[in-house]
Amino acid sequence: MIGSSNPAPGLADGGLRFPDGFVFGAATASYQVEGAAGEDGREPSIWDTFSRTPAKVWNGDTGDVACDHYHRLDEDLDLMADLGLHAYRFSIAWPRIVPASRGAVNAKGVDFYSRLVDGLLARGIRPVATLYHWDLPQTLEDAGGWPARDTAAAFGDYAAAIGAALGDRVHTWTTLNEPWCSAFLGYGQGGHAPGRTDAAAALAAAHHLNLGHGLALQALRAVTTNDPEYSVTLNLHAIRGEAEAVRRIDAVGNRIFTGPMLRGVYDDDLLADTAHVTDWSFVRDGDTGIIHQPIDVLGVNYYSTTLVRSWDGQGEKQSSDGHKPADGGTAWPGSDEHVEFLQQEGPYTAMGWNIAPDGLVELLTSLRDQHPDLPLMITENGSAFEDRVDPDGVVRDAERVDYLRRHLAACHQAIEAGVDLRGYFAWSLLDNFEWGYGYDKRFGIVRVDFDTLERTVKDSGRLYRRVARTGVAPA
Ligand code: IFM
Repeated sequence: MIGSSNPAPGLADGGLRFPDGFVFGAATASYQVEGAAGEDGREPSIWDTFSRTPAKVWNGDTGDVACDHYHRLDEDLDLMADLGLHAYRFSIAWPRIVPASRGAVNAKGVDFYSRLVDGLLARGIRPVATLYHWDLPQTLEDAGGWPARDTAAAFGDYAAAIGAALGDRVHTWTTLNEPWCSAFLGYGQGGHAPGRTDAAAALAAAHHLNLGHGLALQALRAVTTNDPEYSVTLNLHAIRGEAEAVRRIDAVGNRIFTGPMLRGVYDDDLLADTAHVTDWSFVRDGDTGIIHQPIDVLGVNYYSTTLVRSWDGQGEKQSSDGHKPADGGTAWPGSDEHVEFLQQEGPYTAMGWNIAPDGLVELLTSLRDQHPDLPLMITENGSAFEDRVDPDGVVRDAERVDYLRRHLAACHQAIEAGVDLRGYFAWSLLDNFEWGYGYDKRFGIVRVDFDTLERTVKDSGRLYRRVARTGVAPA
């Protein structure tokens, strides 16, 4: 027990012991937590533009202030140390580092991340840096965005610049976070910035994100000096249902990234499914070789499962794919007209996502079967639920505690089944700006009062602290 008056919830004697060296961390992303949107040379990103566009984000929320992490860095670093985190996964805001209007690297932007990395190392916390968690500089979007090839080259240049600055201290570099969301929610479905609804552009964006991943890895390898690990984080869909529909969604939801990144190919069925949308002429000779760079660990973000069946175009189509309702676009180019996304059995989180820890075991064991030599890391897992601070100062987020407990147990089960799982990052360290949902959805293991910006460790955070400190999760 942590304290006699309010023991860490759900942590009984005994429990599930994780292997020595297993990493328990927590994750955030720049636009979701930093605030300071117009400070120290940061230029606008596509999310600044999108969040200021009427009716795109609930309640008109923006990331202007967010958790004010930019100004509360030391307080948040102390919080991470108090939680016993082994690692902190953060993202770097590209528009803080290479403001395109000036062309040069912005020293003040670099300095913020340098202080962050030093502060982590001083506290014995491993820095895990993501280069791109969705905040594309608006100037690059204006020049064509991810559907344009030049954006991939610009991403490589940015990786070289930040790698030169932090490449002696960052432990793990992650190129992209969830490129599926960047390509298909950003350019296909339109629910994410920049809000375009162009299926062909979304497929081109996916390819240029892949290309950017390869170029960034090449650039990082040329400048880092501390022998870091390299990775990418994918939100791989754990797909269940009728076989042909599963194949289609696996192609455009998963293999469009794992194919070129891990095997150096775009699969024929993906090309065939999407042939009426694009001719893929944006893929040039040599591209898949650039994309297919070695990585040390694959980051996997997991929240829930996806249930599909084939659709023949008759009757009213179900479309519960777990994402904010579309405004005319599609997140599934080439397959939208063939597949229904079915409502799944509850219980659900506040996002409406079904809670299915067994889906995590399925996903991890299937990745192990497909890529037996590739170590895996859960780089995000967590749940949104409403919560509150009780009069005694305690946040009793029992549903989030239960979600966390069950998904840690799923990780343990996968390890017992032979999966080389190296770590788990809770999403998220802090309640934060949940994209199209603004501040309405709370994923944090630490509550943020968005009026006062006060932080309060929730019961889920107290449980996680105990797990991180002991290496034992509740059975
Ligand atoms: O908040 C997001 C995060 O930015 C990316 N992965 C999913 C989380 C919850 O929606």
